[in-house]
Amino acid sequence: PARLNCAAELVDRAVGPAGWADRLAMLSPEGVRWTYAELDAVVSRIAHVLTEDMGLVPGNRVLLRGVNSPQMSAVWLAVIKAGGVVVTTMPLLRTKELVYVMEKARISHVLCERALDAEMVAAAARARTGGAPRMMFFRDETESGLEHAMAAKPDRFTAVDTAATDPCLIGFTSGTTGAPKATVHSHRDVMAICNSFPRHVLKATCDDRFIGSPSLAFTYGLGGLLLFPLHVGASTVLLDRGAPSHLARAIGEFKATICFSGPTAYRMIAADREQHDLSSLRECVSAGEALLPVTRKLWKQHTGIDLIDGLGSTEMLHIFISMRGEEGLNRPGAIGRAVPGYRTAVLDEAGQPLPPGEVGRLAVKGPTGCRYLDDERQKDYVREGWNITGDACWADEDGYLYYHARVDDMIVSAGYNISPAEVEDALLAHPAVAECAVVGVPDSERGSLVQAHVVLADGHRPSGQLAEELQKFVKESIAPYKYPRAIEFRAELPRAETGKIQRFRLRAAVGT
Ligand code: 3SK
Repeated sequence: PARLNCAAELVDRAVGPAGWADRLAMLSPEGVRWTYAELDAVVSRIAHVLTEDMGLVPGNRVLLRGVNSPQMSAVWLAVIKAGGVVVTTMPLLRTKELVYVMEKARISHVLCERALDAEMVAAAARARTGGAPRMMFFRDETESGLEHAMAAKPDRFTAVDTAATDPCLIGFTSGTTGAPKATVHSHRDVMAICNSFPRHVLKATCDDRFIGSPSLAFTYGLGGLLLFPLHVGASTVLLDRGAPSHLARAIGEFKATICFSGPTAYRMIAADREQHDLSSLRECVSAGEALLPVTRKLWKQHTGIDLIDGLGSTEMLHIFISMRGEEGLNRPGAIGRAVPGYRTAVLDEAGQPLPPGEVGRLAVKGPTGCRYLDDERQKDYVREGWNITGDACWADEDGYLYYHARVDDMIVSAGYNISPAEVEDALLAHPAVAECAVVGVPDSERGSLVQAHVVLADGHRPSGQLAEELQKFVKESIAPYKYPRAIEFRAELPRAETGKIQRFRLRAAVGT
């Protein structure tokens, strides 16, 4: 429809025509258990506070800062129901990064969890946004907190009548390359992602219970842990901590059926000596980082479940390529095909389609797409309707795509085109390797040298002998020219808050 408010579409429809008022909507380890009717009342009360006490008018941009929780989710929905534009931020952002977001998105209001107030207050004092933002804290039991202000408000709020194409969400990219970009999404985009991946691939129903680790500030987590469950009348468990052991325990405790997480968490849960009850799970989605075949196999052995791999981006809002495990049995290394509603192509540098088997830029078209906020990089991202992603891929004759590398991470060594993911997959099959990342570093002879950064599994110690053993191990499983000529042992890998490995920091660390 031309007029659409996605928060009303998700919550008002649930308590109205869909008839889900008494179904459980949200749960948390702190003991929150809200039905859809209770969620609707909380959202409405917050919308009243926003419009009556904080002076929010449609189109205002509201910064949200908090860990995953039912309260944070209700604030997200309330801002949009009141016609505002939500700007979510990762909880670990520091003052400087918050100032950047505030200035770039021209924030007029802030809703921040009380426990995370220090950096937020400092940022609000420093940011030049054309006037001090109106600020309130939630999960705050004091008289100045949101909970107190909400208590006296009515539990009905008529959603602001917005156009389907009005912006409702500004998501920042994780900045693994360059300054974070602000991506603008509309009410229609939000509904479009609810009607693609979860409907056609996940086949989620109102009997599902969602759980997972990504932050709601990362659009992967937002879709998987808030939008998709609400859209089908399911329940969602919101965990304030996404550590793999915490997630694994909560899956058993809450009897979750659908899990959204990333390859590292699935590997760590599978390797955990503590046995967790994962028997309630029916589907597990992996995104945010390349899912290597070795991880897929490990999870299948551990749980009997074929991971659903997803490739998405903040620019496209959610997953646009995916594949279930069993679909890829005869296509080792494939990441899947376009999710219904999307089309993909592999293009050369001139924007021309490449034949099957040739590595090029992955391009995508669909109901969502990239709209950067005031950013000249827009012209590089969208060409002739194609969103040109930063991923290098190749396709087979049947249109299945194979991930090669992030374009910035591709390694050309002595004339060979080497995929870091393939070398990582080979290394991870060695029992001493817990995590690894492979990068190309400048080399006078070969142009680039394949360098592996390895985090060892418990009980293994770094040594020259182990490095040689790993090199030999890789040479025996993939073409020898791909083996890592340099191996660095590390205590951990640098990661963005989304869980993505920051390979640019590994490249920059050469020689340090
Ligand atoms: O980075 C990703 O892989 C991703 C996946 C799903 C949704 C959003 C993003 C950024």
